[in-house]
Amino acid sequence: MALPHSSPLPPHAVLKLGRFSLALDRPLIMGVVNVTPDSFSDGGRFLDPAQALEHANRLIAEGADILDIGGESSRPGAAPVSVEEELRRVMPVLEKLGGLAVPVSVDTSKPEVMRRSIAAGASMINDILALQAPGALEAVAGSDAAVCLMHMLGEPRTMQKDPRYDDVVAEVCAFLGGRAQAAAAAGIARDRIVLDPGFGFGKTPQHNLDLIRALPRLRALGYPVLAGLSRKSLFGKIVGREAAERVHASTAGALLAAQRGAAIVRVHDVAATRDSLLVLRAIDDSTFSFE
Ligand code: 9MG
Repeated sequence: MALPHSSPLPPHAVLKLGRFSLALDRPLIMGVVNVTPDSFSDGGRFLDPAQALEHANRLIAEGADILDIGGESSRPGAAPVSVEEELRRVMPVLEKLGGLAVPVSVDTSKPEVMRRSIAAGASMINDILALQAPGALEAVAGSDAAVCLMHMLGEPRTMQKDPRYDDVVAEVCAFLGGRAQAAAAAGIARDRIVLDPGFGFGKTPQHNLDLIRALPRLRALGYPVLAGLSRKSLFGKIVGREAAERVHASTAGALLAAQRGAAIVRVHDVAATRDSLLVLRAIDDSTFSFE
């Protein structure tokens, strides 16, 4: 399958993230550096800032274009944490990662954590609540950071209890289009906005498959689309493996999402994803040459 050509993204589109500017002429890899003690697939191995830095450096060496850190687990059933606890987890890691050569994204929905993270060097906010918390739009608009606006039905604690839609694709598209408009109206420039259907966030396996197939429609909204499929339960259902053993399935998922128009793939397994995306590029780009 050729890469979709119907995208309204301009041919030389870039994503602006603080002092960084990333060309969108190939799928970008966002590597996950977890700093929560209950993160579902890493088991909280990266709570220690020095270990998080080591992990971050490894992900960069493997090909990560962006790093994503988060201090509040969003796994199904996860309980919320306080602003203070989230800052306690994120800030020491951010201080270590601030000088790296790739942009650092902070996964948070709290305006105070957004502001403090951006001040400490974060170049992107990854918000599973799509800046709906009071003050969140303003926190990002008052900066030059990029933002990922994600769709979620409900909240992490209960979202996987019988999620229902009349038309999952239409509803997710309508929500993300509306949030992009709200972000733009608040003063966030178009080239700082990324949209994300939120795989696994209030979705059954069937909803997730419908949304993967519909990625070209999401991309037609005119913004880069982020696909976060890595190690998710959808793959557990398909291949029957635990989270840590879903590397091959996740790599296939990232590849197929990129082929359907995802501009950024959020992954744990950067090296495998990088190799598969290079193969995709070599095959799909008719100007590719070994010279
Ligand atoms: C934090 N987090 C976990 N899964 C995610 C996904 O699919 N997308 C985004 N943007 N963030 C996620």
